[in-house]
Amino acid sequence: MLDKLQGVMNKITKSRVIDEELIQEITKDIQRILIQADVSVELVKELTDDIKEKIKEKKPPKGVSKKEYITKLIYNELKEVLGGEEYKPKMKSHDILLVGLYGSGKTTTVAKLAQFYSKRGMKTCAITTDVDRPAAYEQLQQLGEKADIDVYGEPEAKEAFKVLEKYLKETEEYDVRIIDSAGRDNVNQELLNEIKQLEKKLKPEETFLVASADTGQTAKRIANDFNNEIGITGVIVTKTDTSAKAGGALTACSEAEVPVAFIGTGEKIDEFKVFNAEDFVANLLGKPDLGELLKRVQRATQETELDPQEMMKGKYDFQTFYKQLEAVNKMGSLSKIFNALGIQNKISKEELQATEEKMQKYKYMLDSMTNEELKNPDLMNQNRKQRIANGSGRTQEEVKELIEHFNKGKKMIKRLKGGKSRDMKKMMQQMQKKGGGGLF
Ligand SMILES: Nc1nc2c(ncn2[C@@H]2O[C@H](COP(=O)(O)OP(=O)(O)OP(=O)(O)O)[C@@H](O)[C@H]2O)c(=O)[nH]1
Ligand SMILES: [Mg+2]
Repeated sequence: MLDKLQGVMNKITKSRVIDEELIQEITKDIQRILIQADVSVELVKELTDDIKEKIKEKKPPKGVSKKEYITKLIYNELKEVLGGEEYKPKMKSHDILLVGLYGSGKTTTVAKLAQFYSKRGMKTCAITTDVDRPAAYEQLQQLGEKADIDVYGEPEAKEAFKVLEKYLKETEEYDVRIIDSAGRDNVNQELLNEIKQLEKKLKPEETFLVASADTGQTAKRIANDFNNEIGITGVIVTKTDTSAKAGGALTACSEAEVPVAFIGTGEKIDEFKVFNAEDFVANLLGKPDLGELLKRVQRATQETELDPQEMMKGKYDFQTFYKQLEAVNKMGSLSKIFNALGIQNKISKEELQATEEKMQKYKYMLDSMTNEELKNPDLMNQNRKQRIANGSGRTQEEVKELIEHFNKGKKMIKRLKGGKSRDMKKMMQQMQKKGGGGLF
């Protein structure tokens, strides 16, 4: 997938003109590569249709060549199907349960994850509850030595639940406790029951499904099964170094609407990292200077992104809300904006500061939403709110406040739409020029 996508990007940079024929060729190439990487056919079709449509519809913004624009577009679309934003590891005390099928890499990942946290100054230990695999305890102990972390468990134990109970008491002083569990050939009731029992006792803040990259598209079904039965907070995709299907596994998680939190990139303890869709795509597209170019393009596109006309016509979702925040941020501090509007005297400094802090808070919470949620505010339910609160380090109350604020904005747009007057649209344009659609 890697070298091949680079080839497609080279085609774009080397071509003299970007015409219909080249666009066809590029989308065909991308389709072929993604399908070879085991990305689902529907998803591939959706993605390439989207790319084609956008190339046709939108003109590159000022200062950006068509080649750069198309590169950015493909990059963005790929990033989206890989799940968008980067996972934010929790940096407070918490328990993590790892679950997954046989040989998916759970035990290795326990050690990797433990090292990840202990390197970041958290007192970390690992507990194995795998009473099925012979020498599961010894395996974890060996890995624990390499990772320099304490390991708890009992070689002769018969019941997972009892081992957990015993060692939870002994490990209360640790900041992070990572619990290994036994695997099975497939997701069956016996496995789920065992995990449910562990979950009930542990009440982990994170339950990660460990899935091997070579499961490809199947990762979607596995993630859905585990998610429906026990509720997982994320997936760790292992062996991304060995399988050509890594792209399939990663996109499958995004289709199952569970975020990919970390990826394993080798057998060694430190071959492990937080999953970042942007880095992953940058690697696929193989352009070391892409980051700089993209920033430039992003700056340029941002100017056209918040289009009040479109806002009046289209649907108002969290993405629109986010763009408004961005637009305001881009203008600089609120006090500067109010100064420019000549209304600085009407608002106290404290109020301004509080608003600015609130906006920052909102951004963190929006950053913790999935793309699906950004596009469909109706999806918000208790579980999602809790996850967003956890992911952004905020409280559920604050998530509620964000949603209320968003709903107010939505109502305001509705009222403006109802006004039907051209003056209203003009007003919106004015407000947009002066900062963020005027909703803050
Ligand atoms: N190349 C590579 N190998 C990995 C990675 N993660 C795990 N492995 C290897 O995968 C094999 C299985 O890993 P384990 O950690 O034992 O898997 P498990 O899920 O605990 O297995 P069971 O306990 O038997 O269910 C080992 O040989 C690991 O070295 C990875 O990211 N890359
Ligand atoms: Mg194991």
